[in-house]
Amino acid sequence: MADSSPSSNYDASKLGKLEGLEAVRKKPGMYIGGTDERALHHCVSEVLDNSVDEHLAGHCDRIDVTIHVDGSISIRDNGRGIPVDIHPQYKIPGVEMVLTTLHSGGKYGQGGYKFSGGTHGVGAKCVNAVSEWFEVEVSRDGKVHHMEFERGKTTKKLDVIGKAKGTGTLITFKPDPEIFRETVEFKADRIAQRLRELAFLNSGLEIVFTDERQTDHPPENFYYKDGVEEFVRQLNKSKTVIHPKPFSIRKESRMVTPDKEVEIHLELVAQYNDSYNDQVLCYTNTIHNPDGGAHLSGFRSALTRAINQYAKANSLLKDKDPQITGDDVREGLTAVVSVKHSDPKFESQTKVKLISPEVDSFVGSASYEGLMNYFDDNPAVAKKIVDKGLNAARAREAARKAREAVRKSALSGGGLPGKLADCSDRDPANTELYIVEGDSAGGSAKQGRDRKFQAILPIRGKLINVEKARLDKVLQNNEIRTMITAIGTGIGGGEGEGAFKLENLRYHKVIIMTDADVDGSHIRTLLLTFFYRQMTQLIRDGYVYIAQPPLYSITRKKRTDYVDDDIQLNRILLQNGTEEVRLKNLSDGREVPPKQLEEILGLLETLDKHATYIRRQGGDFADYVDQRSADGTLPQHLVKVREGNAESVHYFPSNEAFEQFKAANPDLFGDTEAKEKLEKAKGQSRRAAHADLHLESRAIAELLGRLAKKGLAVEHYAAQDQPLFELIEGEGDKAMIKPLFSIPEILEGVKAVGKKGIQIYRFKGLGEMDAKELFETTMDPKRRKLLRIDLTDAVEAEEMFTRLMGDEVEPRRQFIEDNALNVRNLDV
Ligand code: 0RA
Repeated sequence: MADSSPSSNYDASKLGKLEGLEAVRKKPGMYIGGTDERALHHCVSEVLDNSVDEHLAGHCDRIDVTIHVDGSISIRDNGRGIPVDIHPQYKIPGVEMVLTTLHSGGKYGQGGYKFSGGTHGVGAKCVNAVSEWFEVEVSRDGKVHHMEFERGKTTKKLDVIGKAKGTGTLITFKPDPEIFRETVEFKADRIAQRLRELAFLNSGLEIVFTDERQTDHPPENFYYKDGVEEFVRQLNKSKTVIHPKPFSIRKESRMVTPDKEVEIHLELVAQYNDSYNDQVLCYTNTIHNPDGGAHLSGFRSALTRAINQYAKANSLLKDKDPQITGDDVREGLTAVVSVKHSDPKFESQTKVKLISPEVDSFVGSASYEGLMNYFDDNPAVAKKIVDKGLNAARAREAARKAREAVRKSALSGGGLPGKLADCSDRDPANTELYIVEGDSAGGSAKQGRDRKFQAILPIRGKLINVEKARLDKVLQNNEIRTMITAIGTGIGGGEGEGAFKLENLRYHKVIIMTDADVDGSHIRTLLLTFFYRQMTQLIRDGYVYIAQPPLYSITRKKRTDYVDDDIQLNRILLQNGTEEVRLKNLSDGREVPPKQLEEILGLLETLDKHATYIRRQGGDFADYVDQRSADGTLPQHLVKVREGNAESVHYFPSNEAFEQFKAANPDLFGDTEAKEKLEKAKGQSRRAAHADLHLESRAIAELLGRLAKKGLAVEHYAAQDQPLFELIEGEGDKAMIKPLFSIPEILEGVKAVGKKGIQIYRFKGLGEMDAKELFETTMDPKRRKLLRIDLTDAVEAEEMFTRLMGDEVEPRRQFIEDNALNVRNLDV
């Protein structure tokens, strides 16, 4: 865009490029790593990282994350706020620049942060590009500034909408279903887990998470005064620790590297438990590095050196004892290594591995010194740790022998296990192995498969408890041996015979196929944990998958379709209904065109989610809409008051009105002192605010506005005495006409029609499907959906597994209660 005024005479081609966001929408994979559920959640992290950067820079101590009923999500921080001044070169506000342009370099790019997650300047704008809508509110200079976008394009320019108390940024966005075709539903568990992790890594940062879709879930508050130490305690929560207080060091340093001066902070906490597995989590600037790198290798070698050194100096090793290796000293170790670095270098864009060489020596010497001091101060703990390492060294010998035995039995004795129905193609790149729960589903799978490239291995429900058994025991289990032989790679680390070798992998897809019930999820967890522990590279390189059988079959007009979940089912019923009906608006006697009806139903569906939210709190949507002011503004707050048996619902048009009400009724809002005083003074009965919710008034008003433009008047949300519309099914004489007295009846009516003539069947297990069905829905590469497992999924599985199978009874019992379905085969 040319500007003719002489003072700002610039030529865009001479400056850094200002590129639009179309590129992100065209190639989402390149910018946000795909369009699946993982990419969807990655968007939240991208926005969140900016807020965390404000915290790391010392400007923010609270972040609020809220999932709204319409499927949008907000991230609010009390940082400095994104700059709103006009950029001198590009002549647009800083916030617009930050959110809409893929510029190279520049004033609002990377700079300005001592420690940064590093996505700054790329993250939020990519999220904007893949959002149906995206809204930002910046509190800065005493004013609240506001902007809106749709699919990356500015739809409302920067504007001041009110006075601000402090500073901060509020970003709300709704992911675009045109991009995220699989799902646009945020998973609360997944988000909560990342927020908890962030709170652990940033002691003193308070993060509050609310999921407004689930009204029975109160907001979760993540705040850890002792940060990383609490993280390690939590990781060890369901294990038996061998020393109660974790080992912990903190160290800060400025260093000169060949190209610049850097600042490094280290926080390292470690604690041993009595299990045989290790879990060492590494982070750089709060980003998880699953492949470790410089910080991990520095710590590992320091640990091995320190333990051997201490053992030698205190005569804890005898001549006949084997050498204690790195693998041995890590048995039962839980640790978190968190590094903050002013200029970290990673192996790749994905930041899975830190490669800054100065970190290795810094972490190495800091942990060696810290460990030696700790051992000297705690000789009893030191002895336990040395003994544990020695035991591990002895078991390592035994396991090596067992592994060789498994390998040998695979090579001799005809090789492949009898239960395996192998495929005919011998090129692993073309083939897949289905590991199927249960003999009956296994039978169907064998019958239904394409035997050229699909191999089937049925396994029985009870597998061994991998967590509690050492490798030599695990390898005595038949199901496990069969599986190892079929996969072909061998297991475990090291170089010896039988150790894991990827080049021996016999199938490039290893697919776990289990039922969608508790047993199935248990077996899945178990298998994932086994792969994660013994064939890590298989997961890391993306060879492991989970099959996703459908939840429903629906049959109409002799045609059967399969449906994945309730959301999809609902969509189909609605679509089916839409095809069968017409809507006549009685106010003008005209039929609504089909395309328009489709749009109306889409809007009504979103509106229905808001209505459900209000209804669940005892409110009524028609009443709520009735409370709108003359200019169409809707109430922002709902409070339900219970007094004895009576309930009343109050709506408030603004925050101010709500604050006034709160001040006038202190007894309702948890101020017990005021409550008691009132009760004494007036002999008043106990009353309490039973619900207090903030409503998406602006989003609802906008929906109502769009519906009004399509001829659906706001006041018709409540039922009228006279019919407003007619829903017409069929033609001419045979037409069935149903009068509708309110707007919500449109949606209900169409869904009811959609259900007619359709048989809906809910599958309870794989065994219920016949061979043909199983192939068509879950095994046919053209139609099936496979979920590729990554390390995050495996870590989640491992945590779940520890809770289920660990030594401690309480978390296990709790888990079973939480999943109180059928626990018949649980091997606990
Ligand atoms: C660019 C420059 C500055 C802050 C931010 C961006 C910023 C971005 C986000 C995104 C979410 N929350 C945020 N908070 C801040 C520096 C501002 C200054 O120097 O005052």
